[in-house]
Amino acid sequence: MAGEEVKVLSSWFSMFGLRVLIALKHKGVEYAYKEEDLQNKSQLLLQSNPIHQKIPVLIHNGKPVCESLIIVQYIDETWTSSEKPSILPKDPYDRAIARFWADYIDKKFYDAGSKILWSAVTEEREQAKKDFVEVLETLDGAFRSVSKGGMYFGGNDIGFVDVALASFLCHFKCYEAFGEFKIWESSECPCLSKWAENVLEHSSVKEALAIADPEKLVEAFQLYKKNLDAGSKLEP
Ligand SMILES: N[C@@H](CCC(=O)N[C@@H](CS)C(=O)NCC(=O)O)C(=O)O
Ligand SMILES: *[C@@H]1O[C@H](CO)[C@@H](O)[C@H](O)[C@H]1NC(C)=O
Repeated sequence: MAGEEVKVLSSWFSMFGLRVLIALKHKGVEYAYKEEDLQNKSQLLLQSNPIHQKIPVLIHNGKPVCESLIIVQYIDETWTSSEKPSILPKDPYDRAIARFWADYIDKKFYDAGSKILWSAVTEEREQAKKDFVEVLETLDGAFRSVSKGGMYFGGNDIGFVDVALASFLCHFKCYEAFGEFKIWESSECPCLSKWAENVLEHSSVKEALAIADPEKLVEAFQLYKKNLDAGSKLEP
């Protein structure tokens, strides 16, 4: 689609924002990337997402779309042609299952992960680590059926669940540093750990996640945690 304008408002450390970049790379869509300072949000962000005032936002020919999973579905439905891989499966039941697991990631995985990172209460953090491991093991079980024997949740290529989960892999070093544990050694996830290796080598994922170096994320999150008491309210 020539002459169209695609802009992404995001932050390099956001697992939600990175999903949008993976989807755009996968579809081969050119986009302009704007890094937002979440302590000082741009007028464009506030106007584009007045309800939540959060990143990511996709602005397509001047029209904003918000919420990462909704954006990924919008991208999938907008850039369709035979040579573009589709992100959601064709079959309605398979689509429902993919949406179920993406929703599970947002409800369970993100929550447990955030508590490992930001909870100041030791017992709460320890419980969050247990929850996190349980969620990973559940996803390991899901992989066996959803992938239908392929390398990815999407089968032979990445799909909706891969896009939803892969961006979180950048933060695994943060979860490990803040939770003082080793994720793959503390969990029974033979399929998911292999998936993690494979998906990070997928070209769309690799290119999109290049802005979120895991070591830099640990440094940034440690700095952020230090400043937490100083009145900052951002929660990546
Ligand atoms: N459910 C949203 C979550 C987005 C989100 O939490 N964004 C965070 C950064 S990771 C944000 O913009 N925080 C700024 C704020 O809350 O003021 C999505 O999937 O897009
Ligand atoms: C906030 O952003 C505006 C516009 O980008 C900039 O002019 C201003 O200096 C920023 N303020 C702070 C405190 O960073």
